[in-house]
Amino acid sequence: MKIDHARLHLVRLPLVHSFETSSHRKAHLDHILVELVDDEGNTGWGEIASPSDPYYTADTVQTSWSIATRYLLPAVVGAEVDKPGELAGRYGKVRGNRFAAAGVDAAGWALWATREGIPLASALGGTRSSVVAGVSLGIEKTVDDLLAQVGTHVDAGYRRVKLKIAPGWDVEPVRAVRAAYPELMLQVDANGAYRDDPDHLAALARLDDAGLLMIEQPFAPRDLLTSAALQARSSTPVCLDESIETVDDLRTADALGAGRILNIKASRMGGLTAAVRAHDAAAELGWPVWCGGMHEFGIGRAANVALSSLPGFTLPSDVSASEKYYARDVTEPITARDGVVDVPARAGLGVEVDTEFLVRSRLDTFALGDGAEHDPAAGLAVAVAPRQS
Ligand code: OSB
Ligand code: MG
Repeated sequence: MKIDHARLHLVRLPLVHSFETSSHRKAHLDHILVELVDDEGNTGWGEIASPSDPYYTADTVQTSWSIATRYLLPAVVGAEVDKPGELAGRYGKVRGNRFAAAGVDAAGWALWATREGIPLASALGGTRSSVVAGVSLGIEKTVDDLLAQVGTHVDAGYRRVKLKIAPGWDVEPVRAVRAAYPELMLQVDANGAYRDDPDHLAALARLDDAGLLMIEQPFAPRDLLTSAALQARSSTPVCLDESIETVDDLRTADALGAGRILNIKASRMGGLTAAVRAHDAAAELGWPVWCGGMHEFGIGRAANVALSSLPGFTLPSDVSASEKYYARDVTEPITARDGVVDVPARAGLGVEVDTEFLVRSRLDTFALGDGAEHDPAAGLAVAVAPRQS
């Protein structure tokens, strides 16, 4: 397949319910949508789901835009590859910046699956026709507000709930939710907010009797030793998210005993290609995996659902329905029934992109490649940049 041209669209969508983690609060998201078009006119969409601020990862929307426009798109426009995973080799010298790379890699996979006439899930090696979804709930002002949020989503059919925690918002909300829902699959995510400090370790130890599926990323991304110390004395599995950007990180974490479960986010690991590799490596190490989320729009969400259909994704994933996040999405909505999401069976990404709404919600755009001015979407672009490679 030959990449003829590429386009980026920076799109803002308001969240239905604002979301607070241990580090920040947000009411809308700006994600960069990547459109790759081949020499036959087929289109593949991917999403750069980088947060606006560098609090979850060092990447931001602006750094991702800069890296994508200056390095990634110039490397892939004009490239001819047999398999989508080979596109990453074109920008293999780029260090870090995995969110930006992930959007380009995903667009390559969606494009390839479209050309092959197969669903993205099959292209990736997926085997499931539906995946179990959980919801990730932010920190609320009061425990009652949190219980109301849990109630809304349990009533909607979700059977697994993840609660964001932070020092001072942990034992009390977790116990309250557990008391109200004794059978619920429950887990927590600290986004690295705890330290090797007696009060913090005591609070985490007190969560051990709440019957949690896992404690996600209790300590700072690089602090694998404290994570290993907690795992050694806690019966609740530690799940790693921010700590694992590469398969090498996973091997290190395994050697140190720093966790037992892996949250795979294609964004954090640099793409679907890297995510599938991490899935395979985790299976060899005996770590169950699940698919995490970054509040993706429909494009990234559809890719997450496809990824979750691989056999190693045995735990519920953060791939809840579009309506939990957005009143209107840039694709047809992804829906859940009884907390289960069907894996799109159509060829390619498997969801239709609503380009009219996308353009109305767009803040900026960029195009690269000779063909960009001639394709039907050209009217959507404000500028066509000269080819740089
Ligand atoms: O740590 O998993 C995380 C959202 C933004 C940044 C980090 C995380 C999250 C989530 C949301 O937990 C998962 C989702 O519903 O998309
Ligand atoms: Mg997390």
